[in-house]
Amino acid sequence: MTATTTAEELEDLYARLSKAGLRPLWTITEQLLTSSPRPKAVPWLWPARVMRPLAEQAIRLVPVERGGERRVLSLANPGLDGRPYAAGTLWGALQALGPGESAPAHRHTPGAIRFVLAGEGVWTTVDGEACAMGPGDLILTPGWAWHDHTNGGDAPMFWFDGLDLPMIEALDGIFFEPHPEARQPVRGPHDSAEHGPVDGTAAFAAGQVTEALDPAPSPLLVYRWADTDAELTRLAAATDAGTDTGMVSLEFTNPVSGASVLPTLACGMHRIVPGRNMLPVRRSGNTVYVVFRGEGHSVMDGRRFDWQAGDMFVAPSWVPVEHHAATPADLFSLGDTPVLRALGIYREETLADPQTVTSTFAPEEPS
Ligand code: GTQ
Ligand code: FE2
Repeated sequence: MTATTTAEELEDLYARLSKAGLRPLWTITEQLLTSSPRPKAVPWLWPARVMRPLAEQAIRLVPVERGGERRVLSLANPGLDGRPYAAGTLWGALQALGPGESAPAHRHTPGAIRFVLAGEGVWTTVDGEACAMGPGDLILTPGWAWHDHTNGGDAPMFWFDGLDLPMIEALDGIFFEPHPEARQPVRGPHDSAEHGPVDGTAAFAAGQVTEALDPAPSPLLVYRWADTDAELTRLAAATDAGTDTGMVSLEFTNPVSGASVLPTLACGMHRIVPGRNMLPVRRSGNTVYVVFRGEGHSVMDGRRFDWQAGDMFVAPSWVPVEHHAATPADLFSLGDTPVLRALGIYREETLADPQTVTSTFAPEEPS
C-alpha cells in the first residue's frame, strides 16, 4: 500500500477481483502454506460397544440389495463437516453381513482392504478368486477388481473396510460399475489367492516399507492371521519385544516387489506389550487404527483415548501418537503413506518427551 492508496481503492480492487473469480494469495497464504500439516480431521475414536449394537440393528432393519449394495457404517470424523470419511484421505467403516446374505458384485477405481474382526463363514470373491475371511485376516480388493461378499455361515459377520476413496475423489478419478450378475462366477477352488508366488514370510516387512513403490497392487490377496501372528512373534523375539518402545510393527507387503499392498494404502500390524513407554511419533499422512486384541490407550495431541478389541480410532497427519497396552495388544493400521512416499514428501519424527495428558476422550453413547 503506497502512501496515497485509500481504503476505498483497495475495497474496489477486492470487489473486482472477487467478481473476476480471482483470489489474492496475500490474504490467504497463511491458511494455505502452513508451517506443518493442519488436517481438518481430529483425533477420534469409535468404540465397538457403540458400533456393534448399531450394526446388529441395521442387520435387522436394512436388507442388502442392489441400490444400497453394502451394509456399511462409515467412520465420519467430526472435523470433516459431515463428510463420511475417517480422515481427509481415508475411508474407514464397519461392514456387517447377516447369515445367508450376499453383497452384490461390483468394481470401482478406489482400492479397498478388509480386516476381519469377528465371525466366520463369509467369503469375498475378488476377480473370480473366492477368499474365505476369518478373524485377523487381511483381504485386498485392488482398484477396479470385481468383488462381492457372501455369508454362507449361520451367524452375522463384522469386519473393517478401509478405502482410498477420499484420495481418488480428490483426484476426480471415481468410476463405479455394477457386475451384470449379483454374484460373479468363482474361478477354481476357494482360497487359491493366498498361495502367492512366494511363501508367506516374504509378505511382511519389519517396521514399515520405506523404498519400493509399485503401481501394481499385490498379487497376493489374502494375509492369514496365523502368518501375521507368527511374524509378530518372530519379530518380538528378535527385538526383545521392541525393548525400548514395547512395540513391534510389521507392514504387509506385495511379495513380488516389496511395496505396500496397494499403490495408495499401507497396512500394518503392531504388537504392544504392557508396562513399557514409547515416545510420541508423528507422521505426515493419516492413519486409522483397528484394535484386534487387548486393551490399552493411545495419547494423541495430549488427549487420552482408551480402547479395547473392536474399537477404531484415527490419528490425523502430524498429530503426536503414543500407544500404551494394559494387556498384550495387537493393533491393525491403515495409512496413506505410499502416496506421500511416491511424491517424495513423507516425514516422520519421534518426539523427545512423552506427551502431557490434558484430557480424556469420552465418546457419545446413543441413548
Ligand atoms: O465392500 O465393496 O466400506 O464398495 C465402501 C464401499 C465397502 C465394499 C465400503 C464399498 C465396500
Ligand atoms: Fe466395493
